[in-house]
Amino acid sequence: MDMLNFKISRRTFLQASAATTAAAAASPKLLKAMEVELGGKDFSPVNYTERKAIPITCHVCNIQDGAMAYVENGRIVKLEGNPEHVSTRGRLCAKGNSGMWYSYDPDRILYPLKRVGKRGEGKWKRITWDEALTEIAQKLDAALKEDPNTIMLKYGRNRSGGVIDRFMNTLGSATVMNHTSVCESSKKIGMEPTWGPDIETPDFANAKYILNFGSNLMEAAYFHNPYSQRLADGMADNKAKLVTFDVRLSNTAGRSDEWIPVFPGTDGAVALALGHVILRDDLQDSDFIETWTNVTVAELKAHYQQFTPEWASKLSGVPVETIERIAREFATTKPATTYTYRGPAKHLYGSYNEKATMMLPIMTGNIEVRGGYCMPRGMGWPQPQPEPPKPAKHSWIADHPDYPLAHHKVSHLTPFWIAEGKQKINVYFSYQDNAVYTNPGSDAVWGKLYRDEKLIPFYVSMSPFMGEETALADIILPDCPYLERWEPESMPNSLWPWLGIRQPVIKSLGESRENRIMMRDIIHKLDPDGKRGMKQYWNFKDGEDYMRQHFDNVPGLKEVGGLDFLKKHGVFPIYGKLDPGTGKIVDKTGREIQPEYGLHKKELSSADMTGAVVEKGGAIVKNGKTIGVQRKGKNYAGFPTKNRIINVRVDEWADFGFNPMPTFKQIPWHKEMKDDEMILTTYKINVHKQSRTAAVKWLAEIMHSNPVWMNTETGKKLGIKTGDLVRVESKVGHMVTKAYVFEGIHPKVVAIPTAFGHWAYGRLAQLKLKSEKGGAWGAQDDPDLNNVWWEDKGVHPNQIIPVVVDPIGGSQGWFDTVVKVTKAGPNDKYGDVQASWDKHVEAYKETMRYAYTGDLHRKMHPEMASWGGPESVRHKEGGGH
Ligand SMILES: Nc1nc2c(c(=O)[nH]1)N[C@H]1C(S)=C(S)[C@@H](COP(=O)(O)OP(=O)(O)OC[C@H]3O[C@@H](n4cnc5c(=O)[nH]c(N)nc54)[C@H](O)[C@@H]3O)O[C@H]1N2
Ligand SMILES: Nc1nc2c(c(=O)[nH]1)N[C@H]1C(S)=C(S)[C@@H](COP(=O)(O)OP(=O)(O)OC[C@H]3O[C@@H](n4cnc5c(=O)[nH]c(N)nc54)[C@H](O)[C@@H]3O)O[C@H]1N2
Ligand SMILES: [Mo]
Repeated sequence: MDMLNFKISRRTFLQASAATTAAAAASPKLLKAMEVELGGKDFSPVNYTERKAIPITCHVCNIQDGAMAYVENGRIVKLEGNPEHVSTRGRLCAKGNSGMWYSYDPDRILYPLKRVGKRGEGKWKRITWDEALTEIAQKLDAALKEDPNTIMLKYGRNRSGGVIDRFMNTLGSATVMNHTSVCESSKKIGMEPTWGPDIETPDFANAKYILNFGSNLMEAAYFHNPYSQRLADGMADNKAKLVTFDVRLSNTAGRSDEWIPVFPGTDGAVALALGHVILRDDLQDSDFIETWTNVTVAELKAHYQQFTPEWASKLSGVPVETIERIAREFATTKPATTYTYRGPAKHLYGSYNEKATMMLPIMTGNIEVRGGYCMPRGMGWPQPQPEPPKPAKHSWIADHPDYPLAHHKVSHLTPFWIAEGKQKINVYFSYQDNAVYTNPGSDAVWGKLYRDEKLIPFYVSMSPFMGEETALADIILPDCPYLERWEPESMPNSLWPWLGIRQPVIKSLGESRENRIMMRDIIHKLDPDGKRGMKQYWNFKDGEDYMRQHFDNVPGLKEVGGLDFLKKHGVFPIYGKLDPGTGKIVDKTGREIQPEYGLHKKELSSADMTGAVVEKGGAIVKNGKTIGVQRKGKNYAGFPTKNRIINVRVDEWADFGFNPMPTFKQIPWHKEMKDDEMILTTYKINVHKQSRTAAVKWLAEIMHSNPVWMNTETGKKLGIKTGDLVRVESKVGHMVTKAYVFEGIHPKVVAIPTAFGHWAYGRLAQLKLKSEKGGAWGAQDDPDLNNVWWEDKGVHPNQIIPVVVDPIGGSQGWFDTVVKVTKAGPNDKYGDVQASWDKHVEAYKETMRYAYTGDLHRKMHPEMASWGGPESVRHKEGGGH
């Protein structure tokens, strides 16, 4: 029932409560169902009829929790965790609970729109799908005649399970950009060449000691719901100690046994010094190092000698005694694990920081053990056949020659590269993306790009919502929000691998179409009779048929019903039952289920070994590929790296003049900061998600403003108190916001949460409820919005954050910006934000000087004197790209 349109009079209230009493008295069975079940069922509070329950995978953020959607009278009325889901264990966060407001957003776009005014002027005309598809197909046809790579697609989140790649491969374009460089790419690149996977799955529940470097994992990190549950289990049941390094008192730092404030970007130095103490005091696991890595204990000891606690303490501000103590505690408390997310990685040399932290579980042998630092576990699914081949030509911007190690792309430099003519664009698609809000420079950089019709002649946004980016489109195709579409899922968010599904909970509203249907329709329009060879790859009836092609033949799942099993349960496999006493998943005997450990020690079968040779050093090579490693007479699968062991020394890095061994580089512009200069950090909070939740009424009511945090001492020095208007100025622009002064932040850091201060994302996000009417694009208005009582929508900092690229991992250095904070002047107004394209271009040129081809690269790496320089690499590679 829609509570919004339901006026509660005294009479209906009494009726409802009388019905309640009667129903309760009459139906003890019902009572049991409601009070003893741990979810999975739900009932109308008014008439007690059971609601339709449909299992799904959440997609408000990127954790992919297993969830249940409840439908009453055709409307989604409630969301909660799926009790059969091994990761989620029946719990869902605040964002997940409010996900139906994506469907019922009164500012949602329910039919295709075509721009009629100037770009971004906000004038739209409703057009039919056929008109939209015809125009898009014409533009694509022209672009294909010139060069398929002039067709670009940029996505933010992509959980389509391969549909976007299929679409772009069908068109033959390699110009596909993602959002990974503004997300966590340097974490991935810090890890991948070392041990294979791009992420770790720590066994928090069974750990005794947890070192957290810069992840806000109890409220807003990767896998915050499943992980905060396991962390709580570990801390409560197993008395695990949690130590958090963060520049501010995050909600995770506040719930840790110790919060250690660290100077921004110096986690790598601290981690190296921790390693120094461990190796100096002989606390390492020598057997693990000698067996599973490409260095010896002696080499490691010699290398770590330089990283003294005194050195790290000067850089990080962490006391020498603390480093000495934490090192001993970490190395002698078993099992132990580290966890990191974006805190160490989002800096100029973030990849080095990540690498340094992951050395701690490696040198102490805490890898792939119960309670330790484990590899991610996931499951895959086949793609519908036939599949289009990969594009013939590589795209300059998607595979940039200056960043050869950044395999997740450097998408935040796209506007500068397009402006420089590095890649001509004819047609630009965006999908689940809002770079104009979420990227460095935001409107001053990306807004400028989209407004320029010479650079982006034709822009199609596939989106259910108007937003900072979509508002600049030429055509908007109304995509379906996650509760109205099909998608395959798997996420390594627990130690048990699973497959999941998203399925439509209600029929898609208005004329919206889900991604795979929309892309199929574009291709069919372009290749109606199949003569171009494109149509053959888009051969499915509907979303469900596509899912059958994914799931009906997955071994194990097939035997229990394939897609039908997933439609019923939402997840596969079902490992056990949720225990009402403990909230944990137990097997038939009532014991908590246990994961499998030691994946690298899986032994190769004799079939695997047939035709394989064991080389000196133990590498097992078959058909020119290393498939495993022999140790003490046993043939192991090893780690998923090229040589099947852990590469402490990453030779590929040395090829481009980077240090192949664990190292640290101080951010040059942090060395000489003036007294009134500080470092700006931005962070995420529990009830919001980047650009997409500010118009969700339940979440906006909980949090809608974002004052800048500042340390009490700093505030005193600058004469700033909580509530004062302040001006925050960086080298590319300035903003005016309010201050929040307290002890919970490093004195040289100021912090602003993102997700606020919208200028084009629904009327609620912009607080334009009085000046604009709801339902402008076909959605039903929401009378609840008349009750909005707050008048502050916050201020968004991204325009004043310049681009910084980690030359190894390609990440944006979000947490590196030097700012000056002063009391606001007489002409400063709350909410002012100003930045200049030219200054952003200067920042772009400056950061490219750190690329391996740039002039500052050598200066930053004097230890790599023997490296021949970019020319030698180009020569070696045969002329580069
Ligand atoms: N200052 C600062 N900025 C940051 C960060 C930071 O640390 N500091 N962190 C960054 C991180 S980690 C990330 S991952 C990026 C995220 O950046 P983006 O990928 O741009 O992220 P979102 O805001 O999650 O989503 C983009 C858009 O997707 C649209 N959308 C939502 N649901 C749907 C749907 O069902 N279909 C379609 N087609 N569209 C939909 C919404 O309009 C939303 O605006 O932001 C980054 N921005
Ligand atoms: N509720 C919620 N959950 C989310 C998201 C969301 O928007 N909302 N976004 C999802 C996405 S896309 C991502 S990528 C993850 C991000 O997950 P996290 O990386 O855990 O979160 P962030 O807020 O990006 O940054 C983590 C912390 O780094 C700290 N930090 C900044 N600089 C440094 C430093 O130099 N050293 C250390 N040690 N700490 C530092 C910040 O203060 C912050 O608390 O979260 C995901 N989960
Ligand atoms: Mo992210």
